[in-house]
Amino acid sequence: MTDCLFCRIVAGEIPADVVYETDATLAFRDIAPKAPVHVLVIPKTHFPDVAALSAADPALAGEVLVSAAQVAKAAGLMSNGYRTIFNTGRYGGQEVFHVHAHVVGGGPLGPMVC
Ligand code: DGP
Repeated sequence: MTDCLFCRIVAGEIPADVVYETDATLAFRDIAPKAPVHVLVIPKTHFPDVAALSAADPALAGEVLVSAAQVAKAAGLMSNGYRTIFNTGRYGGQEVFHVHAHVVGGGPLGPMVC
């Protein structure tokens, strides 16, 4: 999708600080980090949110989760833990409608706020 910000990052039209990549997924640092480590993991193909992705291509949804764990491991987050978040829809706080997992950690995150 040419009007999708994250599709444009995949296409190389918008720069990103890429930290991990597979044939099907891309991981890059969030432009406005909320923690010492804050990386976004996306499938390279466009799905608007995790519900659409998991319904259409469960294997690819699994690949996104595997890549998220690889990102956490490479960032040294395994020993103390981290959080993986999929914001979904307006009430879920989703702002970019190309599915992405937030991988956040590197320090205590506090309780989840709902
Ligand atoms: P969400 O609210 O779950 O849709 O999160 C979208 C995230 O995307 C938000 O934390 C900020 C990040 N973001 C927005 N624009 C850009 C961008 O151009 N580059 C990068 N690296 N991150 C972006």
